[in-house]
Amino acid sequence: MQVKNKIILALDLNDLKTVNQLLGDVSEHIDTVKIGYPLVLAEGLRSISIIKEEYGFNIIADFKVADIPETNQKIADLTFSAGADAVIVHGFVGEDSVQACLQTARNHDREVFLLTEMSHPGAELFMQKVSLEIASMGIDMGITNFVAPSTKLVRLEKIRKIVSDDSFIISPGVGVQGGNPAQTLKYADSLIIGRSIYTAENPQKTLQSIIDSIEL
Ligand code: NUP
Repeated sequence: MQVKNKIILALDLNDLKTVNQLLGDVSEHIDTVKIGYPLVLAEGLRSISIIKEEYGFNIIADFKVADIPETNQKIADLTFSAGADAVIVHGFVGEDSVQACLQTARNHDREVFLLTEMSHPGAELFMQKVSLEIASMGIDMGITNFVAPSTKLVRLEKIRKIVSDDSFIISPGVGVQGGNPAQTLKYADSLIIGRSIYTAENPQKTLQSIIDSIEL
């Protein structure tokens, strides 16, 4: 999977009709979308294959997989069989659980994004204490894709140092959560953006203005 564009659209919408309306407006600027629980719980896992077939985007399934290895393997298997190109996996559950997803991804010739530290304020309480170690664990395991927060640039920079420039970092928290697109791209390769675009009165114009702001 190659993510060329700097913006990954988060499709946290509750129905495929609204998704199609949104994608009709913005699809020319997008090559990768992130699909998580809201859409899949509302419309089923088939949302992944439907969007993949219709638009041909790379699809990252944001399932924040965090179970025992055997269950992780089943979740990852179903996710890749549905057509996802990559799945987001929690690191705090430990190496064996992450390894189950990584091995399943390899079996399907797909990818894993390892979630290091989250973007919301509450992540400071527990996650921040272990996120750098999670990043190191990922590197030791041969993982090259990471998720790290746009809302905490100091943390994002630290995570970038650990995973090196050879890794690909996608960063959520831009816009509504407070992260700045251009600043974030000093350390991340691509931005995950949801509400700033899909709740905008004119999503196409809003996306274009974000693109202009990062290309300056
Ligand atoms: O740390 C994370 N923060 C985060 O916001 C990890 C995530 N996967 N996300 C997801 O990114 C979140 O679930 C949502 O789908 C997206 C950010 O959306 P928004 O704040 O731009 O609307």
